[in-house]
Amino acid sequence: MLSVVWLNSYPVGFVFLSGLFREIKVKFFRQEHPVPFSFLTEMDKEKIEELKIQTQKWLNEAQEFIQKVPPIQIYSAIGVFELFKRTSSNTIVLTGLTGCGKTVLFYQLRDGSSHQGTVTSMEPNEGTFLLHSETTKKGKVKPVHLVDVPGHSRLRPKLDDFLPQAAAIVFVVDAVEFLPNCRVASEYLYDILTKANVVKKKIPLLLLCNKVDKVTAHTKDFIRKQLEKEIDKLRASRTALSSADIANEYTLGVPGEAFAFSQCQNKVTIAETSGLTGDISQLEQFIREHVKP
Ligand SMILES: Nc1nc2c(ncn2[C@@H]2O[C@H](COP(=O)(O)OP(=O)(O)OP(=O)(O)O)[C@@H](O)[C@H]2O)c(=O)[nH]1
Ligand SMILES: [Mg+2]
Repeated sequence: MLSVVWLNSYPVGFVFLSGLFREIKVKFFRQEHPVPFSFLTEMDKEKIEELKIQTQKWLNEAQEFIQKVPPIQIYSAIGVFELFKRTSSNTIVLTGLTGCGKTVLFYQLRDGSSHQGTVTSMEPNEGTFLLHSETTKKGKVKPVHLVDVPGHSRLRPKLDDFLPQAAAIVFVVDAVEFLPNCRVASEYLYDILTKANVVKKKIPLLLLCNKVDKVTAHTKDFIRKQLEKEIDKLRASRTALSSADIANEYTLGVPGEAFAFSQCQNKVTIAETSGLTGDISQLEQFIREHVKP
C-alpha cells in the first residue's frame, strides 16, 4: 500500500508505456505471416525512440526518489510486503482409504486422545486448533486448520473442496491391512498426485503408515516400495487409455524409468504413526514444518 502511494506518479507512465507496446504488438500479431521488424513505419520507430528516452527518464527519477526516501520508510514497505507474503495457508488435509485411522489421528492431534469407537465418517471432519501437544508451549504457535476427508469412495470427491487451500496433504495408509488394499490405495494416491491443483502448487505429501503398534504392521520401506510398484503398473495402464478417458491432468514420474516417489514434482516423504497409542510425533513434526508460526 505504501509503495502505491509513493509511486503514485508512475502508474501514468506505465499506462503510457503499455499503450505503446499494445499498439506495436497488435501490428505484429495481426499479420498472417511472420514479418520483419522493418515493417514498422517511421512513426513507430520514432515512438520507440521516444519510449526509450522516457524510460530512461523514469529510471533516473525513480533512483533519485529512492535516494530521498528515509530508510525507515523503505524498511516499513519491506515489512508490509513480508507480512503479506507470510500469510500462508494453515490447512492440512488428511486423506486415505476408509478405516486407515484418519479420524483417530484427527482426535489425537486435537485432544491428545483417540476417542475409541470411531465409526466410518460420513462427512469431512474439520477444525482449527492448536495441536494438543503444543497447548502448553510458550511463545508463538499457529493454530492448524485440519480436515479429515472420509475415505468412502462416494465421499472422496469432497477432497477437491479442500485441496486448493492445502498447505500439505497427509495420505494415511493402514500398515496392517496394507496388502489387500495396496491396489486401491495406489489408485487413490495416483489420482491425488496427478491433480492439477496439487502438481502446480507442488503441495507436499506425507505418506503416513499408521497402526504401527500392531506387530503385524508392514514397515514404511516395504509400503513405499509396494506403492511405487503398483503406481508404475497403473501408469502404464492409464497411459494406454485413450486421452478422452483419462481424467488425470498430469502424468507421474519419468518416462522409461521405474516409478519412484522421488521423481514426483511434489515433495513426498514417509513416516509412521500409531493413532491409537498416541505415537504421532512424526506427523506433528510434518505439520509444523508446513504450518509455520
Ligand atoms: N491398532 C490400531 N488401530 C487403529 C489405529 N488407528 C485407528 N485404528 C482403528 O481403525 C479403525 C478405523 O479408524 P478411523 O479413524 O475411524 O478410520 P478413518 O480413516 O477415519 O475411516 P473413514 O472415516 O471410514 O474414512 C478404528 O476401529 C480404530 O480404532 C492405530 O494406530 N492402531
Ligand atoms: Mg473417519
